[in-house]
Amino acid sequence: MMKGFLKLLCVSSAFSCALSAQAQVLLDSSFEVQAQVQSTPFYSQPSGAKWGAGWNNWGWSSWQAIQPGGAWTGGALARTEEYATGWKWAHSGDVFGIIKDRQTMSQTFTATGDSVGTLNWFDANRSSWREHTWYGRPNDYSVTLTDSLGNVQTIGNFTSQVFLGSEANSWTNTGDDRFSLAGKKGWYSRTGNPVNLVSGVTYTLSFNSLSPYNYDSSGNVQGIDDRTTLLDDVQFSVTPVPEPATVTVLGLGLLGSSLARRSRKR
Ligand SMILES: [Ca+2]
Repeated sequence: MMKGFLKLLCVSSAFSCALSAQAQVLLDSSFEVQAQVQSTPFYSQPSGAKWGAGWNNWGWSSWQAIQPGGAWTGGALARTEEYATGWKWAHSGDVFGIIKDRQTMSQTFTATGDSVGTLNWFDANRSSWREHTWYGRPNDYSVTLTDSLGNVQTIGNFTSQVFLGSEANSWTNTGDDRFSLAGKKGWYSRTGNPVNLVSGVTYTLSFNSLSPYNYDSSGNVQGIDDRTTLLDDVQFSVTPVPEPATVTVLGLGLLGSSLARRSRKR
């Protein structure tokens, strides 16, 4: 009888911890909402292909710079379209984020409790047709969390790359999976180092592209490098740091299980 009660205590204290975890901190983590706010619809071709021509007439690439007022700032958005190889298929929905050169894409939020945050997202690497061949160079980027006083926590340093290789460099893309994000094959799951959040403090989460500068005096990209990181499905999971009262309950639970073990030994 005593043993059963102790077991129940352990289970119930663990359960209350799980319940108090908060799942969602970031807004528009898949970039779909901001795209709706600022864009025109797809421009459909008679063939059924979707071009991004409605997005500032930027053509196949479907790019649009992120405009003020949305959840994200910096970088750019791209839409799934079905024409240019290498630009297909967001990880979720139609839209994904882009950073290249020394661009930063960021979102600001305020912590509602003392907690530990873990960031998960997907990245991919752009491959583009330049100078008669496909180029998709790996791109280094960092992910940081900066508080309103300027203190920086590093979530991690990462390198995006095309599917099945660190580099795309080929005279043909026929039958070569490296140039396609179809079937989500070019997307890689990422997890950052845990970071500490303090209740009431405002933080800025940033994805910082670290492409090497390689420009001529007119500001045009030199050569045929294409180092562009694609981002989608950014999730910030937050687990509250146990309050003193919770610690006591946990302690009782541990004590309970040790007592239960002892009673079993007898
Ligand atoms: Ca998306």
